[in-house]
Amino acid sequence: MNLKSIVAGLAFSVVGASAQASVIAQWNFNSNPADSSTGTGSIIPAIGNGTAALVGGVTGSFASGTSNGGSSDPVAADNSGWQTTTYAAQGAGDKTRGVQFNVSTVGFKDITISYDLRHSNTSSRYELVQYSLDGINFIDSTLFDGNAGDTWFKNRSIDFSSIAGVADNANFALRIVAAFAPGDQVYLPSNNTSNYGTAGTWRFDMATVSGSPVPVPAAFWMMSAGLLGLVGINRRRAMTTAA
Ligand SMILES: [Ca+2]
Ligand SMILES: [Ca+2]
Repeated sequence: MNLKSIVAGLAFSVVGASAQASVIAQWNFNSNPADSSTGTGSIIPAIGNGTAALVGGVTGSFASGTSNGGSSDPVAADNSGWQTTTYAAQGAGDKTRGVQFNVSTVGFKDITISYDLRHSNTSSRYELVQYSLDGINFIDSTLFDGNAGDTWFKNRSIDFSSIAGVADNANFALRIVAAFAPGDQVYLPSNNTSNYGTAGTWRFDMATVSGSPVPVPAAFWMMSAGLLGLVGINRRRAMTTAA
């Protein structure tokens, strides 16, 4: 790492430390650059870093983020959502199929997450959000009820600020998985006049992990000041040499 990249990192830290809450990573699933087809998209974050993956045999593609009233994505043209299907057979695989997001929360506290999800008529009505502190073992967090088909449920959100270990964790991860109806051993359909089916779809958009930058220790500021001073000296030397 050269001095320039260190200073660039410090400048970012200074900006981050002055903000209240920041988006750590966000997926809008749109093509980058836009290509005017909602059938194409991307699972690379639009903001920040992280990975998005399919879990348990689910298959993925891209579809419109604006149909059925649309997601909260402000992009009007080429707004895609991450379309997922191939869910478990009725009565099987509770909490095993869905999607996973891995996002390091290093340098951040008071972590919150949010996402939009369009349920198709025959998809699982219940969606369970799980989190992981080690990237391997997942813990149940919040069960959401998507009790309407062909409908976007926007801004599903969870506040993880009171859960120890979520902040400042390089291995933080989330799963959103199809779950049996509470107290039962079957999936219910999102549309109560339909039948649950493995070809039902969940379409995600605007998956977001946010947090507040952790205050930087005084020792770090002193070190930063020292490094910035060093840059000044190097710049002056460079100018002297050039002259
Ligand atoms: Ca989108
Ligand atoms: Ca596209």
